[in-house]
Amino acid sequence: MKHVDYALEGNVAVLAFANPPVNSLGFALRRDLVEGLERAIADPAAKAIVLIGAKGTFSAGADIKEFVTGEIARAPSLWHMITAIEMSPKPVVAAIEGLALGGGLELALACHFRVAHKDAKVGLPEVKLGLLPGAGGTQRLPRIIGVEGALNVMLGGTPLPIALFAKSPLFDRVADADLRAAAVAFASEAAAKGELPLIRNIRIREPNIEALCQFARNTARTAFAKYPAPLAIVECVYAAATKKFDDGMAEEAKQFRALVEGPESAALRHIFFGERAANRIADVPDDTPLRDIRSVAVIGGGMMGTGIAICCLNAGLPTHLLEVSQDALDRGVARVRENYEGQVKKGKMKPDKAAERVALLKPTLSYDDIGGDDIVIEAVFEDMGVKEQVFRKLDQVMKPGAILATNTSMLDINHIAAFTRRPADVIGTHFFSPAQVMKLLEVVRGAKTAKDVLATTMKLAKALKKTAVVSGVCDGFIGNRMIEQYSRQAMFLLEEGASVQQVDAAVEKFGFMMGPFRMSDLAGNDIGAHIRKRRYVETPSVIYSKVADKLCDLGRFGQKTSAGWYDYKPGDRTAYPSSVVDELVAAHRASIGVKTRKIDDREIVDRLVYALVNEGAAILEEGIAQRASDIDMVYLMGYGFPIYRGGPMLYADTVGLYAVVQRMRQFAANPHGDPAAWKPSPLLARLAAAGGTFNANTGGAA
Ligand code: 3H9
Repeated sequence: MKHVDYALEGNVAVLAFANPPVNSLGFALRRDLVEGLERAIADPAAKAIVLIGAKGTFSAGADIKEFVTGEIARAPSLWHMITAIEMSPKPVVAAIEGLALGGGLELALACHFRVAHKDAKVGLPEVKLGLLPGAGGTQRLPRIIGVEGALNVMLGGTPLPIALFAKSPLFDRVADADLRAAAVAFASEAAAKGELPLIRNIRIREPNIEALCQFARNTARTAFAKYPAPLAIVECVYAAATKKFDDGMAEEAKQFRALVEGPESAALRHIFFGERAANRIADVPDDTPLRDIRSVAVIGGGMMGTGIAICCLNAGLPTHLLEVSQDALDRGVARVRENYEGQVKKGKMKPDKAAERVALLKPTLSYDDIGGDDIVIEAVFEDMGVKEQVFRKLDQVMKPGAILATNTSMLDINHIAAFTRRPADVIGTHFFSPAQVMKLLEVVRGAKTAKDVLATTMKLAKALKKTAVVSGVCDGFIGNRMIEQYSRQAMFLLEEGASVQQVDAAVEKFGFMMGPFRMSDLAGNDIGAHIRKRRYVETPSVIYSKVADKLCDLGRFGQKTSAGWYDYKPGDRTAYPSSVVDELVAAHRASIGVKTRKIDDREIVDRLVYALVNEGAAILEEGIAQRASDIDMVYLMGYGFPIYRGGPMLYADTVGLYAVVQRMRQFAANPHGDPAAWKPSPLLARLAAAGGTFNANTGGAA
């Protein structure tokens, strides 16, 4: 029994199980646990049995990778194991410390008794993976803590302190210190009493069951409209309260199977592993020594600089905010303060906490003040000349070993690094606006960036609560390089006959937070114009619609000018259709002599999404992104791609790459726009021909 240590303590058999790092209940552990249980049942010296997780934690539940490999059903399955416990003629006690989540808690619920350490946390987080507790959790939890409490635990999915369950019989004893000793003592007493209580035998008496479940159904349908798991959980709990235990279990099994095979759960599991995989960098070992980050300097007190400073303050890091004029500095500081005042007003932060964070902010006008900081993040205007001035200065003032980060969204990091005598210390940190809200951070690795600088920046990103994705150097990095292809298609669609509103509505119906035109109005249409102007000079062969330039010629830069692709009213972010834009588009179409046609929503979505996919494939092949799931994380965390679709690359896998390429061929036959854009990138073409996918599987990104 590799995963289970069997020991007899007095008349109690203790099965200490281990499957690092989180004791997930994979096949090998299940097999050993069942073997240990059988041994204890057969052991005449053992009168009771304790199940305890080795190394301070119980279990994080089923092994999520097994949902893809199919091992989840391999006997002994979790269901077999639970049945074996319930049939045990000797009392089985679950001893819980650390975490008991998902299948881990379900295992404990099948035991006759539960003893928990006072600091333990328990939960049923399956809903976050698009699943429901499928090992009896939906049937046993309402029996022991009541319907309402169980619904809250399962629909919320968060690990909860055991103190929250003090009023229910969920835990038979709480241990202050030595859990193992407490559980053994309890098990010995239970053996003496000879009782074998099982939660399955409890009858739910909930007079308000109909109303409670109807309320929960309505909430599930509105708050989680795109996700089937919450509603399925409610149905299972309803079955628990209205049917016999075994019939409720059958309902749970049916609903679980449907969820595990559905695209939403596949997407959420892909994200679970994708977020973790993004931290792994092929040539940077986990034990790479890190540089100490105890203080930060942020250069630039604009929207971006202050957002970055807030992230650092939230992580408890003393942060210099440097500006060139007192006015600009005052505005920056006011912005930081306003952010915290807003948090306090909304009740999201206690006033003393906010004050503590603001106290860490050190405004300054002098580079001399920041020389001793461990990392400096530059967030000044996106212009190589301005960056040059800043980096030459940083090279003079920063202490040796300080990390020099630039928040550029598109400029060449290698070029910026060359302004210093220490290119190995230079790295890109591309935050997304508003930086204190958006989860994504693209960490851009220059040709000379040192491995420890990269590893330290990734660790800092974690402290800042960001999902960091490493990108190589190219124009636009991962996210903006792809979005350019998407935007190009949006403009061609406009020329061909779609309206601004139709394109946005189609994409939003697909699930994007915002369509391309609303997004551009939010980001500022002048930014795109600026990029295109550079492209017209650098890569004149790339074809762009000129309609967006014409919009900018009218000064319609978006929300900031109360006019863009839509009209806006002061202080109101609602996008109102604009007759000016309709006329502009009509005149533009006439000027290029295009014959418009009726375009259906499906074409709009396919063209925009497949433009992302094709560029993503090129980015993958060039090694700019390390893995397909990294690209998906960028789009999910930074560009509002629908979470339940798992990102553009997973979506393409789901559609099938062969079908994607077929569709691209149809688009290439359209002479308007840029037919060459639909030439499948070599990786996409190869995978489509071989029946392959971008993501090896969705059970765990490589
Ligand atoms: C379930 O139980 C279904 C049942 O109802 C029915 C079944 C029939 N499986 O997050 P971390 C890995 S569904 C496999 O970085 P932390 C994780 O990938 C399950 N692997 O650490 C990572 O690997 P790597 C319900 C898992 O300390 C490493 O462990 N349970 C699992 O920040 C460390 O993880 C859940 O949904 C797993 N279950 O957080 C709990 N869990 O190092 C999911 C973790 O190679 N897990 N790994 O990247 C979590 O929420 C967090 O991992 C946890 C630790 C809070 C436990």
